[in-house]
Amino acid sequence: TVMTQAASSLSTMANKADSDRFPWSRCMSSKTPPRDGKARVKRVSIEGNIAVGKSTFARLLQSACSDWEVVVEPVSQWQNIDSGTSKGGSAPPQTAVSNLLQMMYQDPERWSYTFQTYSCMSRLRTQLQPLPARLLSSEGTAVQVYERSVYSDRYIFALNMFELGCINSTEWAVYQDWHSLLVEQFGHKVALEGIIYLRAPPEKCMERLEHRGRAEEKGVKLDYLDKLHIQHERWLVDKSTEIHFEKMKQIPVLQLDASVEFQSDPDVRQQFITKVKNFFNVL
Ligand code: UDP
Ligand code: D5M
Ligand code: MG
Repeated sequence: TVMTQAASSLSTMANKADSDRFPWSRCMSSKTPPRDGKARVKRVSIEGNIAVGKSTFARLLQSACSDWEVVVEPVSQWQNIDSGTSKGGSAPPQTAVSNLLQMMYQDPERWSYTFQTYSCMSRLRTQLQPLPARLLSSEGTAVQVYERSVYSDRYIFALNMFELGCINSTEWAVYQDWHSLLVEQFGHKVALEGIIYLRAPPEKCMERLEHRGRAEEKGVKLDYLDKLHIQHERWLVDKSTEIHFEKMKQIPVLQLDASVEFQSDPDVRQQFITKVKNFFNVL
C-alpha cells in the first residue's frame, strides 16, 4: 500500500532521531488489511516476575506504535476497594477504602483466596472493555497488549499460593472450578495469540522492586520472587505446568532478556521493539 511504501522509504532514510519522531514507520505490519474491512486484532500478554519491568515495557510499546494498545494491570483497583460507608453515631458517614493488596501481603493465609478472586475478576473486566476505534480502523495489524493474563493469575500466582499453603485445597478446587467456567465463557474475547516473557534473575527483580518502593511490597523476600520465577520457567520455558486450555498449550512465546537496562538505553529499547514487531508479524 502507499502507506507501507511511504513508511518503508521513511524508515530507510530515517536516522535514529527520525525514527523516534515517526515511530509508526517502524511498526507498520507488512500484512495487507483484511478484504472485509474488519481490522484483525491480535492479543498478546506480557508476562514476568514482580518488578521485572512489565509496566515500563508496556509504556515503551504504547509509545512505539499507534497500532498497539496496552491494557494495564488493574493494581490500583486492588489497592482501593470501596468497602462501603461507615454507619452509626452522630459523626458524618465516611467512605471506607480497603487495600486488598496490602491485606494479602500482611496475612496471606486469610486473604490470598479473596485476592485471587478479585485480581482475576477485575483483570477480566478490564480486558473485556471495547477496543478503541483507532485500533479497529488501523491500516496494519492492530495488537492489544495485556499486562499479564487470566492464565498467569491461575498458573503463576494462585498455583503458587496453593503450593505455599496460603490457599487450601478446598479454596483451590473452588478457584479452579470458577476459573475454568470464566475462561470457557469469556475466554474467546480475551484469547491470546502470543506471549512476551520478560525474563530476569529474581535478584534483578528484587533490585527493581526495592527501587520502585511500592509500600505494600516492603515485606516481599527474594525467596518469594524465586518461587514465582520457577513458576514462570515451568509454564513458559520447560512447559511442564499442567494447562487446562488446549489453545494455550502451543502458544508462541517471545523471550526477552529483561535483566539488561532497557528503560534508559535507547539501543536496547530499539532492539526490543524490533523483536516485538517481528514476533507480532508472524502470529
Ligand atoms: N526499571 C529499571 N530499568 C529497566 C526496567 C525497569 O530500572 O530497564 C525499574 C522501573 O523504573 C521501576 C522498577 O524497575 O522502578 C519496576 O518496573 P515496573 O513497574 O515496570 O515492573 P512490573 O512490576 O510492572 O513488571
Ligand atoms: O504487581 C502486581 C502485584 O500484585 C505484585 O505485588 C504481585 C501481586 N499479585 C498477587 N497475585 C497476583 C495476580 N494474580 N496477578 C498479578 N499480581 C498479583 P506487578 O509489580 O505488576 O507484578
Ligand atoms: Mg506493573
